[in-house]
Amino acid sequence: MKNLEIAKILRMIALYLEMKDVPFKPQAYEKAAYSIEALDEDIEEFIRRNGEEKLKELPGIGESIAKKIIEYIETGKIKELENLKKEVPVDIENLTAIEGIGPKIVYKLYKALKIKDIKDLEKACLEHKIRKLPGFGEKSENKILQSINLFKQGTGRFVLGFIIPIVEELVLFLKDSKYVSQISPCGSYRRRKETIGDIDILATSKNKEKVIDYFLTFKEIDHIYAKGPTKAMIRLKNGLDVDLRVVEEKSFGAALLYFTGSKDHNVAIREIAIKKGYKLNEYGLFDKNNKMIAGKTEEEIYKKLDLQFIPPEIRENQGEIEAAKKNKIPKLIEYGSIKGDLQVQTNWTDGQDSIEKMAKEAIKLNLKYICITDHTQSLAITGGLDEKKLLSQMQEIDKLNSKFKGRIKILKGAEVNILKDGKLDIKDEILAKLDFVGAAIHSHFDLPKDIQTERIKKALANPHVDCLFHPTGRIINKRAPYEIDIDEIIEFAKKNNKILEIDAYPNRLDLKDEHIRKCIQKGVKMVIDTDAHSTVHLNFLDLGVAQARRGWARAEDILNTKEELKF
Ligand code: DGT
Ligand code: CA
Ligand code: CA
Ligand code: ZN
Repeated sequence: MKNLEIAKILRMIALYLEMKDVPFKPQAYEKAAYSIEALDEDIEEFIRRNGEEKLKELPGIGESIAKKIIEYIETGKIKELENLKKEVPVDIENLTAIEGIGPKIVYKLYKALKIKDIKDLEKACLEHKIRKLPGFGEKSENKILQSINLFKQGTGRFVLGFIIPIVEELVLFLKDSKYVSQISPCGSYRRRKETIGDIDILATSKNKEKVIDYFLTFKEIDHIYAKGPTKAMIRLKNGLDVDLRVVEEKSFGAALLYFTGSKDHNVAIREIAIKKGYKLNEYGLFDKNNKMIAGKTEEEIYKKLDLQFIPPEIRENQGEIEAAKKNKIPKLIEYGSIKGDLQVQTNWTDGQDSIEKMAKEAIKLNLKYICITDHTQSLAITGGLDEKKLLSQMQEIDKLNSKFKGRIKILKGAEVNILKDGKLDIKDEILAKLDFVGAAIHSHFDLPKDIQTERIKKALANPHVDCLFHPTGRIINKRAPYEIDIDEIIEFAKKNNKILEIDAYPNRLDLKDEHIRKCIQKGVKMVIDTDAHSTVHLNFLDLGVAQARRGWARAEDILNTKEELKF
């Protein structure tokens, strides 16, 4: 389906024309892009069915743009765009995504400083070249740099864990319609990517238009971008965009596969189909004679392609297809399989709830143990505990353990603050009394990489420290990770038998998926914790499981899948 691709190309032309100060035409291309995006069917199919002439009847598409679209479909290129790109060879799409940078500024920057992409732009800012240009100053240079940093952190994308409730509500709402037979979210949401560009939902129905009409009555809709007989695009009040597509039951699996992506995974799978003499698209898998041989389920499609089923979380074309060919996809850790949470804060420091309340909630969630890990003294802002308070907390935990005997085990722990020099802020003799000690960095984020790495290694070297909490310190969309040599830390953890945490808090998800894979390769064990600061946060465990699955983790890689733990 080339619709999105064509829309993107048309937008690119619009940007170039704006750059050249061509009047009116940019808006025309923008409108046309929109119209193609909202089109209900595959544009090639549309042309085949109706003829090229009918293209002009689509909203916003006139003679000249219609010609361009046909040129693109036939040759894979648009000459005018190729010429524009040759003349001004810049990454216009990404550069204009930086706040404060429009196409005309892109042109200026290219003419003055040969800036072609965001990397060039960042370099020029850092070398203070921008502020010297006419019309710019120190202030605008700093602003551009700030915008670049935000862009790099992926702003504009939503943190998965924060939008799950609204998406679940929407899916339940759709399930309530008597016209909906099957339904599933797909896209990055189904792959459980840490951030989400937009939500894609797929449904099947015998009465597709009724489903669309029903969807558009959802109370959280802010506005409707496009509506057709099988498809609608809307924005929710929280700013999140949702695409709904309704397909035939016989195509559900094929559409689910296609719209789950990732795009790279799709491309690779489609190549496998082609090599076998098949054709794979969102309608099904077809043989030479165009006979549909699979499509109802994803399972049957993978099977027909001689591939093991690939869980959505690892469909990123990062080796999963090669593994599936050899039947070597590992059995990933299952949702709901974490038996205890090892990072829980309480109202002894900056948590909302008491130890007892946290324990009761954990019992409700069927956990076998939780470890209380309040902050320690040098993290003053949280009212961190000193040795004396830690000792009295241990007494309190003993009391609660007799009360909850047989229902849950409360472990004694701490989130010990790592000082600038890598020392800990609690004496060893007290740490020795704890069941489980996590160490973490909460300050001096900007140390040079080698020093930061040494600092962490030094803290981990303490024999009482079991685990490094939120190892990279990043906060999604807010704070970049501090500079560390993650490979060195993984290596060190392996040698010294230390655990690395997968912090499941929605905007932490730290370790990242790629780090988790590295840990598994090196044989470093991990734990999944919620970093709860209130009872509701204990529900985030499965978000950590999702992250672990994206990192190809099996149950045996994650220690707290065990019923009982000994450190
Ligand atoms: P997002 O929304 O940026 O978090 O990421 P996705 O993966 O949800 O991407 P989205 O919403 O643009 O598209 C949903 C899925 O549709 C995507 O994962 C794969 C499929 N798809 C979209 N565009 C293309 C395409 O041009 N080619 C192929 N093969 N698949 C595509
Ligand atoms: Ca999406
Ligand atoms: Ca989408
Ligand atoms: Zn805290």
